[in-house]
Amino acid sequence: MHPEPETHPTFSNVELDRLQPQRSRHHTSKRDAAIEKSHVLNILRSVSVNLRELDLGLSIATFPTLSCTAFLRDFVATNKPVVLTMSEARTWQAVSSWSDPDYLVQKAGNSPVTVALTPDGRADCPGWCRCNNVAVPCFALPYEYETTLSTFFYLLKRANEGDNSKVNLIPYMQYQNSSLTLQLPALLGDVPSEIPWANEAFGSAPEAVNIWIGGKRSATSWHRDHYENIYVVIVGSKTFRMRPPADAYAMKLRKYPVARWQRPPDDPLPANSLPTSLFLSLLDLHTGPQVVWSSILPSSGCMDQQETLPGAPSALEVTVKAGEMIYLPSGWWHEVYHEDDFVVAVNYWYDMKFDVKYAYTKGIEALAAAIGLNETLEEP
Ligand SMILES: O=C(O)CCC(=O)C(=O)O
Repeated sequence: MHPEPETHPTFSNVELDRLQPQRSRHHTSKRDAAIEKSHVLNILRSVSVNLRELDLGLSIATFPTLSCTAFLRDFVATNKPVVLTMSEARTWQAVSSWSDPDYLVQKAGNSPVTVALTPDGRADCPGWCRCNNVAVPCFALPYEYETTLSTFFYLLKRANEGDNSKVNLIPYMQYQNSSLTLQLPALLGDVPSEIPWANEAFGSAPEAVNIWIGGKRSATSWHRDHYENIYVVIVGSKTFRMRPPADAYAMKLRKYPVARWQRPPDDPLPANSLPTSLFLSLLDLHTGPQVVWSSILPSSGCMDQQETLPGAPSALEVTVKAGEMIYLPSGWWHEVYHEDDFVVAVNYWYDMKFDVKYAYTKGIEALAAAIGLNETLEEP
C-alpha cells in the first residue's frame, strides 16, 4: 500500500472565508483537508483553558511576601502574576505620607508634570472621531497638558467633585517614560528608585520608574507591555483585570489610525493654558501612523458591541491596595481601574527576555491573526 503524499497546509494558505474542507477527488482524508477556522479556534481556546486548569487557576496568587528564589521559581519562570500583601512597600515613607495631597504639594508642588487630559478618562484607547462628517474608529491619544503637580491636584479635585455633564476634562498622570525619576525626583526619597530583590530576579536595574495618579473617572484600556512589571499601590486601590498571553486570540485586536485629543482651533486662551474643551482629531487617516489595539473598551464596552470572544475563559481579576505590590509578567493583557477618587501608584519596568515563552506566544498570535480573529500591522 502506498500512502498518499502528505500535504501540510500552512496557515497563510488556509482560505479563511471558505470554511469547507478541501476534498480529494477519490476520498476525503483528514490530512488533506484544509483546517477549518472553527477547529483552529477550538485549539486556541483549549490552550487558554488548559493553562488555567494546569497552572494558573481562576484567581491571582497572593502571598504576604516571597523570597527572591521563590518569586523567580514560582512566578517569573512560569510567567504568572502574584500579589504581595505584606511587601516592604508598607514601610515606605510614601505609603504613610502620600495620602495627604498637601504633603506632596509641599515636597513637589511646583514640579513640572505631563498630565493626560481626555473627556472620558480614557487615555490611549480606541474611540470614534469625525472625519468629513463620518464617524471613523481610531486610537485616541490624550491631550498632553504640561503643568505643575499642584495644578494637577486642582484638576483632579474638580473632576471628582464636578458634575459629570459639566466637567469634561478628566486628568490622569500616566505619562510613563520614567515619569517619577524624570519629573518628580523630589519624591524619590519616599520610595526607592530600585527594588533589590527584583533587580536580582530580572538581572538588571529597572528600565523605567513611573508614577500614576488618578481617580475613579479614569481607566487604562486592555493592552500588554514588553516589560516585567512590579506595580506598587501607594494610596487607595486599583483593580487589575488580566489575561495570559495565550488569550491573545480573544482580545479582538484591530488596526486603528492614530488620533489625538486637541484643543479647538478657536480656543481663545493661549496654547499653554488649560483648554476649555477638547476634540478628537486624526493625525492622518491614510498616511498617518497606525496602532494595533484591543477593541474591548474599559467598563466592558466594545467597539463592535460584544465584549470578548464567546467561549473565551474569563479574565482574572484582583484589587491591589495601598502598600501591596503586584508582579505583572511581560506579555500579560491587562486593563486597570481606580477604586477611589485619589489613587497613587509607582511601578518599576524591567526589560523582558525574548525567550521560549515569547516565541510560543507569537505563534498563538499568528494563528489568531491567520483565522481573522485579530488584525496585525503586517499581514500574517
Ligand atoms: O495603572 C494604570 O492605569 C496602568 C498601568 C499599566 O498599564 C502598566 O503598568 O503597564
